[in-house]
Amino acid sequence: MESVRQIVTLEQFIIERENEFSFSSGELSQLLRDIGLAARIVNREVNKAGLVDILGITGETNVQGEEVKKLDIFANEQFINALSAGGATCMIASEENEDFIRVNSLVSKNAKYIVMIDPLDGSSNIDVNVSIGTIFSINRRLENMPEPGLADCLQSGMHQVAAGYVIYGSSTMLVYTTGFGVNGFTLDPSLGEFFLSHRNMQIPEKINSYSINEGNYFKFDYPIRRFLAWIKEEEKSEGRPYNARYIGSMVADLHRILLKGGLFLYPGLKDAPNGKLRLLYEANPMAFIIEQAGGKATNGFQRILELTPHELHQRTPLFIGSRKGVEEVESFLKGDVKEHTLALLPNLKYWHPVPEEGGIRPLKLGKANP
Ligand code: FDP
Repeated sequence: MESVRQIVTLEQFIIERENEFSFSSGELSQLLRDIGLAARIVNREVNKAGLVDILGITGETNVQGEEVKKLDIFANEQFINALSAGGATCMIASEENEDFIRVNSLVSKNAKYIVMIDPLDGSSNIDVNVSIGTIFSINRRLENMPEPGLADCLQSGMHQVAAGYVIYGSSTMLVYTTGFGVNGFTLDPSLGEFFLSHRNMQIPEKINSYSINEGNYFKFDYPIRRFLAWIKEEEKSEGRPYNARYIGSMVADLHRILLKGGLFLYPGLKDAPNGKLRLLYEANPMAFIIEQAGGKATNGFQRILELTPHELHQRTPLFIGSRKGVEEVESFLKGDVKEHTLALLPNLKYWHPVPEEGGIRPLKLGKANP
């Protein structure tokens, strides 16, 4: 007899998995549902963005000093509204808002979760019909605090109870983890329902591509430039040269890497030593997902999830993807470069001061990395 393929909706999956949490009271499941709902609404607008007068710049700038487009504002409102109405979060921090928002309704103010969200990542791609996304990170509220506040957001990434992203691409997918593997759901637009399509996602070890804004080349420190030269050298036995693929939407670049294997880099720049990406809204949630899928995420020296955040909109350099690729770039940053790459870029100057412990070690000549 032919076996019947089991169809699982996001809703069914959330219910099935609820018992993974010993302290579960259904609030986290409610949060994931709220995010799913907002994602469907944003998806609808993203899809008709070319048809209605929703594109274009509003003339405002966000707290990062960047232009805010209408769809960013729309997505921000949808996620805040859905999360506030759901009653399962007492506080929301959004990349689009300077400060966090306390949800003060009767049901929400005692809720035990905090949501940090980048409502529309890759927004410079909106006008050109290229994939964009939403990233979210969920913390449990700290105990013994009279009301939710900044300290709840500034917990290290290790304390995330769930994280995920939505990619609005050729199909719309919601991918999330609660620390028990990574699962992906694809939206059937005709039914308005997410279906489990990618169970227990694992990032391939083989580097299919590397992803970096190489236009910043002269702002990169020398170890990064050397690494970029090294990955372009032909060494078939090591799978080099690597292909270059850069969409410029972190969600889309990392979704490809999660499925195909690869490395995403956003290093510190000469004029921005911490790079561009935000620790709480982008690096932490993506690091949680990629680690859960068997990959690695660091700032070049330390695991992203172990960094202690000290401000809401903090930025961090980010090296994330297949374990092998991240370890290769780390070895260059630590100075353990293969000797012959020095011939490619002999200048040993660093842009930034060399930190003592746990930071950049002065370049070690001689033996290649093991
Ligand atoms: P965007 O500014 O378009 O929202 O952090 C946001 C982000 O996009 C990432 O999604 C993307 O990977 C990166 O910035 C692109 O930055 P560059 O334009 O500097 O490459």
